Amino acid sequence: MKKTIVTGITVLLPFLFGYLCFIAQAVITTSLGHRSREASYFRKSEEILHKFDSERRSNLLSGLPKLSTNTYLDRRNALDNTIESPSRENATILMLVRNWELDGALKSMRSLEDRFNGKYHYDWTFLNDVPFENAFIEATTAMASGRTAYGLIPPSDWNRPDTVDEEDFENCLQLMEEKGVIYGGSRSYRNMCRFNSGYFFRQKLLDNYQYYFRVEPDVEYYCDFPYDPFKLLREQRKKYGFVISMYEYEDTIPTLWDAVEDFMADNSDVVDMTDNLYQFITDDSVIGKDAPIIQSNSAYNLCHFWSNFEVGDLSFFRSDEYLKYFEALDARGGFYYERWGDAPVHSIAVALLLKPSEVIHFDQIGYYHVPFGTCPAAHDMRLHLRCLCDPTMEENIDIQPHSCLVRWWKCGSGKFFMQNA
Ligand SMILES: Nc1nc2c(ncn2[C@@H]2O[C@H](COP(=O)(O)OP(=O)(O)OP(=O)(O)O)[C@@H](O)[C@H]2O)c(=O)[nH]1
Ligand SMILES: [Mg+2]
Repeated sequence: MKKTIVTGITVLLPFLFGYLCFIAQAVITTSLGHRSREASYFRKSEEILHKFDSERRSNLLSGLPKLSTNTYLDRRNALDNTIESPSRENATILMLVRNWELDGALKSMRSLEDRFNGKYHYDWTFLNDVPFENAFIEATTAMASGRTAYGLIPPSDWNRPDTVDEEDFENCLQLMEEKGVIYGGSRSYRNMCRFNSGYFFRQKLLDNYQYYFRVEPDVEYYCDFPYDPFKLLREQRKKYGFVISMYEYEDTIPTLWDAVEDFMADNSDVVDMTDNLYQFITDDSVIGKDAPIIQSNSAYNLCHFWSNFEVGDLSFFRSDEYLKYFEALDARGGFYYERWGDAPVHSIAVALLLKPSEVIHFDQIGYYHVPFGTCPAAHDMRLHLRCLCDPTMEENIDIQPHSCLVRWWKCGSGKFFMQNA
């Protein structure tokens, strides 16, 4: 019995030894392979790091491929991320928001803080038509890197004015709802659009600021900001900045353009047709291979700047010209009988009352608000700004037929190339 066991062991031992050698060799080979792969990944990431390090250190304007941008930097060190405490402009980030939108508000805040404000600590101003709850105040204050302030909008700035006929209004609501117009049956949405068109800039909390940056709940900023947009506005004497432009649903504004034409006729002294953006909002020519996908029934081509992202100079909205424009539109009751949005209302004012050189397309800012986004087109730029977006993604509206960006390039302030800057 013992002998059988010994013989068995003697026979098995070489197999066992061979098996162990095989395992050991496999382990060593895998580990060596792993190490060398790791080393090559490391080398690659070092190379990339160095390549874009030099770019991060401000060399954007020399020796690189020709990048197109409208927001090129004048000062080379403006891209230097090592600046510890950059100076601030007289500006606030502004969010009109409801208590129940807290989660979405925090998501937007987190994104903007990470991508921009964490370095600058601009104040956040929150506005609401009802008092903010403590939980909202607590969580948003904790999320902000700057000071926070919370404002209650006076009912007179928010509610439907008495001049709007109750019965006509109810009929219009019903008709629009039946027609399936987006937010066509909503009363509060109309208050919100009228408030954003004519009253946000009159709120007490904004009195001491010159610039605002509008933020909505549930938006995302895809890339690090390459500059302080407020500073860019001041240094380049801009009054309004946007990231996305597209066509409006005509069903929401059937008579808006009539009101605008009347305003223009009555105020030819304030609308300078020789140096404004009238062409941008009326041109309907085919550009490239795309005709406007929406045929308008008026001279307005329905192009507007998407106002959920705006960086602007409050003095423009506070100006007599803008106030006159708003009063003229408001007197028509179209915010209620139709469903005029603040985006076309702002955009038409910007186009008529500002010079092309006072409006800026922030083409290096990556942004998403459901269902569209914009993502910097240049590969180098996306790496440099640590973007989390792909310009070929379906949501990227930039050069899709329903975007007005190409029309902006043609009729707005054009497109620049960095090396020519
Ligand atoms: N306080 C308050 N804020 C509102 C009200 N309605 C909308 N808002 C805010 O106004 C902004 C625009 O409203 P949204 O509902 O986002 O409108 P929208 O962007 O056209 O449409 P969505 O596709 O739903 O985002 C957001 O910041 C909202 O939080 C309201 O009744 N009260
Ligand atoms: Mg929104």
